[in-house]
Amino acid sequence: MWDTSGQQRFRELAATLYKGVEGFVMVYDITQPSSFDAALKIRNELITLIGIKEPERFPTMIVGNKSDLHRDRRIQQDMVTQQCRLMGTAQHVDVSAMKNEGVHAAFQSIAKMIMLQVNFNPDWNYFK
Ligand SMILES: Nc1nc2c(ncn2[C@@H]2O[C@H](COP(=O)(O)OP(=O)(O)OP(=O)(O)O)[C@@H](O)[C@H]2O)c(=O)[nH]1
Ligand SMILES: [Mg+2]
Repeated sequence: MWDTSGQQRFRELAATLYKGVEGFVMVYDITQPSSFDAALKIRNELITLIGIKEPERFPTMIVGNKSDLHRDRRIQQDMVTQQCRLMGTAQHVDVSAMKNEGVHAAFQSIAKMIMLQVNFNPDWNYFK
């Protein structure tokens, strides 16, 4: 499991480092709408850098962190659901890393998505 940084300067390593990855977990902050846009942008960059053939088939979990701060939520769930639908295999959940709520479920979901892809398409190769 690779924990990438949001920082641009680490993105250049992506092509070599992440070649062969089987799924993405994109984490944004539900109190900061710009972090959602940034997460989608990073996903798109990685798709290009790594050379993923059919991004809509690539297991992706969109995770809204800081659910403990739900009163300060500034991002609409409907919009997240809609964006996930556009992405194809993307699902989304909210978690609180601080309170350890939903984190286990999020990892289970991405693991399931990956296993489903492997089972249904054993010979499928994501990469160009
Ligand atoms: N309230 C709350 N704060 C959180 C939660 N998770 C992280 N934080 C805070 O958010 C800030 C950023 O957390 P990081 O873990 O550094 O975020 P990151 O995405 O790993 O950042 P980079 O590795 O630099 O890309 C810190 O101040 C954390 O304490 C959460 O679930 N709830
Ligand atoms: Mg970090």
